[in-house]
Amino acid sequence: MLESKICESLGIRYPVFQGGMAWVADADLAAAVSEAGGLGIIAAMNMDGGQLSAEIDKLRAKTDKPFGVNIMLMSPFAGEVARVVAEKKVPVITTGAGNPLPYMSVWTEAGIKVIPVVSSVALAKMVAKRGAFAVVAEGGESGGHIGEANTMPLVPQVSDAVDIPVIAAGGIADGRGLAAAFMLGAEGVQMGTRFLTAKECNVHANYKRKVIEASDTGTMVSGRKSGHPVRALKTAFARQYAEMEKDASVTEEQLNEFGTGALRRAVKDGDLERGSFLCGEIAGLVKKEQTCAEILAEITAEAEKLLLKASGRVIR
Ligand code: TUI
Repeated sequence: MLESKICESLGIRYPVFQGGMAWVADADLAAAVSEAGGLGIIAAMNMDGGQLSAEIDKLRAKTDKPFGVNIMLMSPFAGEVARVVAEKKVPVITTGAGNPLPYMSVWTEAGIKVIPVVSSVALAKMVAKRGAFAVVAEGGESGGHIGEANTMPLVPQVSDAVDIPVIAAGGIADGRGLAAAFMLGAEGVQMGTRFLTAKECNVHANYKRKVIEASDTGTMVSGRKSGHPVRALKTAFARQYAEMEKDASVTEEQLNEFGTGALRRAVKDGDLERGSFLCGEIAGLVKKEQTCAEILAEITAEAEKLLLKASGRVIR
């Protein structure tokens, strides 16, 4: 079994979090991951307080294992869902796409373990000082909204800078990635892309197919111009968005209008023309649909084997 402080303190079997993917990470996926021994996470992104409350109840009807809720801080409902998670006493909150400091004391006082997703050492240090239980250090190989640093340099620097556990994210989809994350100082990993093709993941079949078909160069980043870079599969939409960004005659409003609803169109409708298929750079490694239990067992067994073998690389 893999030795990890985070497993004991969170009451989970495997040191693997499922990323709180907007529109994707619902009660079905999160419950399946938690039930299989990882930390399942519901994405509150597109939900108001009432919807999130119902989703939490749905998860609790499927599993009594620990789980988390991800709060996307750019969401118009961030304040409302911040109150709901405290009322419902969810065990773990992860945050993304912004600075969680304004909410941290409400959550820590409610006894919730707060694990912000950070993409810099500076934010990691700030949240650690304000009572974060751990941080997810997320590199730019991730799908969706990303920061500037990549996983390989970010994780060891965050590990050196804070005394709380670090979870590595971005570019990890198998046991090699999990073992490497341990070597960089992490106590565990968060994966999104690998769970996109889970049997219990409710994305449209086209989404799963596009992830499975993606190669090593199958994703691209757009949105740098607006200051909100986003990684997605190279589809017609992503290419057209990038072209529009380069075109000086296209206004920010026109770009926003073009992008509005694109993630929903990909997840719910499988819209290959106008959908935005957010996805990490590691998609090229994801080759089949599996249950969450199979994914977790496979990855952790592979990491255990690699870590046991690793000392054989040193000649005394
Ligand atoms: O949040 C994510 N990934 C996401 S959120 C999302 S929804 C969305 N869709 C389209 C455009 C924009 C958002 C899709 N994917 N990952 C965690 C993450 N957080 N990555 C980067 C950050 C981050 C960025 C800035 C964290 C803190 C931060 O702080 C800024 C500040 O105020 O200090």
